[in-house]
Amino acid sequence: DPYSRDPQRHPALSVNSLKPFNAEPPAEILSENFITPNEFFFKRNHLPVPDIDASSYKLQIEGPRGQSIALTLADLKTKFPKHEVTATLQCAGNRRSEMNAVKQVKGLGWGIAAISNATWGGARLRDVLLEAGFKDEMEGAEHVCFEGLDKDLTGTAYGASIPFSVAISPEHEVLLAYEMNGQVLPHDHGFPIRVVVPGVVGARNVKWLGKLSVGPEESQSHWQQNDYKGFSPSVDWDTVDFKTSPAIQELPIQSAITEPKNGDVMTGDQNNITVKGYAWSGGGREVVRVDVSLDGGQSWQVAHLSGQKQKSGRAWAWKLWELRAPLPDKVSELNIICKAVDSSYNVQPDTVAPIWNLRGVLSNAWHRVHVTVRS
Ligand code: MTE
Ligand code: MO
Repeated sequence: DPYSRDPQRHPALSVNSLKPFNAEPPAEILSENFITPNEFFFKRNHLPVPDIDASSYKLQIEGPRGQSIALTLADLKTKFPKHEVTATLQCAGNRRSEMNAVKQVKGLGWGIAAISNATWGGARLRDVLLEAGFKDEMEGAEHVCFEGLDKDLTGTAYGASIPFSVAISPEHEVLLAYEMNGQVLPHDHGFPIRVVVPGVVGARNVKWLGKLSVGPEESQSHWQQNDYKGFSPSVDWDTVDFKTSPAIQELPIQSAITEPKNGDVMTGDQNNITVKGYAWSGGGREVVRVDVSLDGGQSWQVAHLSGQKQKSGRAWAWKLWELRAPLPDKVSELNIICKAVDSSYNVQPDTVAPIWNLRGVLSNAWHRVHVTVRS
């Protein structure tokens, strides 16, 4: 069993697939902690977790003229200044089950918790690229390709790429991380080294990084070329041509309600209701507002946001939000909705059907929760 050496996981996680291991935390844990505790951080593995010996680990880097250099873990920790970034990671398939409810999609049935927030510590990818001989602008340097040390039965490794301009930019703060929330990077999250690309879809944040190379083309991996792309609702598995859509990088504005839960029952003697959730946008766009409705969208109230101060255009971390409001008179139900706005005034679409796509990615419609009120 190639999965026999997978690590222990917290029993409170809701498991979407055991082998490979894919799981999300109870949603209320997300809104209780600005920083998601490591054991509750969502886990998305395509393959068995590789068991890597840190003392013999080497990161292979293919340099600009075909030369190759190798860095040990000690090199990465001592030759480059340690940099810390608090960044939210979200899987492109977060909230896929809502899309699946409209019409069947192919993929793991994620709820609303395939998203988490951590403070990552490591070497800046920019510093490593400069050390390896790359310059800010270089002929033929268009993409940085990453390869994981996790492999399928045919020996194919997980892979993905990001634009070179993102990787080399000091503003983007791309990390080769060896720490997660002050702890050694856990096995499920890429020990000993993972890429952290703030503001960019989870899939490009390659774990168990074994190799990186720079070239004119994107990664040729399945996950860059034939997966993690968006399509029109009109495209089905008979007509899809993956070459026609760009690989997802920055993610769109997102928010969801973590409390109360769909189907909860309140009693009429409760005078107030508290609604909680998270909101985040890709590309460093800050969440500037979250609107909440208790009546299916007829009226709206502005939620209170909490989070950390972040640099303009570099809001890599989510905001948690909360609305405390009087329970409306004589209601037997609440149709609670949340929707967020980012610093570019991007908003979420109101319904799922117009953004439905066959892979069930980019599911960011208004989040809706139905609660019964008993008198
Ligand atoms: N990197 C490797 N090597 N193998 C993987 O399966 N999964 C990707 C990404 N990096 C993956 C990977 C996907 S799709 C996501 S959403 C994130 O890792 C999940 O990171 P996490 O498990 O730390 O939450
Ligand atoms: Mo993902």
